[in-house]
Amino acid sequence: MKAWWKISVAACVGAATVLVGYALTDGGVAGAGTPRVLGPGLVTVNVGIAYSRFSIDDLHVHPGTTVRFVITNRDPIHHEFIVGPPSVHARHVRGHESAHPPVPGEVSVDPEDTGETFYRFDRPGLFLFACHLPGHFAYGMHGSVVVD
Ligand SMILES: [Cu+2]
Repeated sequence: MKAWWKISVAACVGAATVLVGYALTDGGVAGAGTPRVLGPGLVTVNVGIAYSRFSIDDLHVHPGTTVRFVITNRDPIHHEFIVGPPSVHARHVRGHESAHPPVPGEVSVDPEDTGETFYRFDRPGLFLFACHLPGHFAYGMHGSVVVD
């Protein structure tokens, strides 16, 4: 079984990726007018979690972009990062899975730990990312990925 989505962060340092450093203070992605559009190809997006909030609200990518999401959980509680079309999120809302096996676009992140997952955006459309642990979505743990 391939485990390429579980490759450690350290092992990926040398990979040919475009590092996009969205810091907590970087409000420019959504607020600076024209959004920066990532891709195509392989790009890395760092997503922090603190106080049950994602560090980014939205992301814009070109079709044909594979995003390596690196999730850094700074909270003392578990979180998850699920990205996909609305149908994926509907499934997670209907029945919560306590842990996520290596499915592309889905990763559980332990307290004060880092996880990563890859997701390929092939077609234009609106995708979502979210944490579906009880109450977390309602608290605001969600955002969008616009592929155009
Ligand atoms: Cu959460």
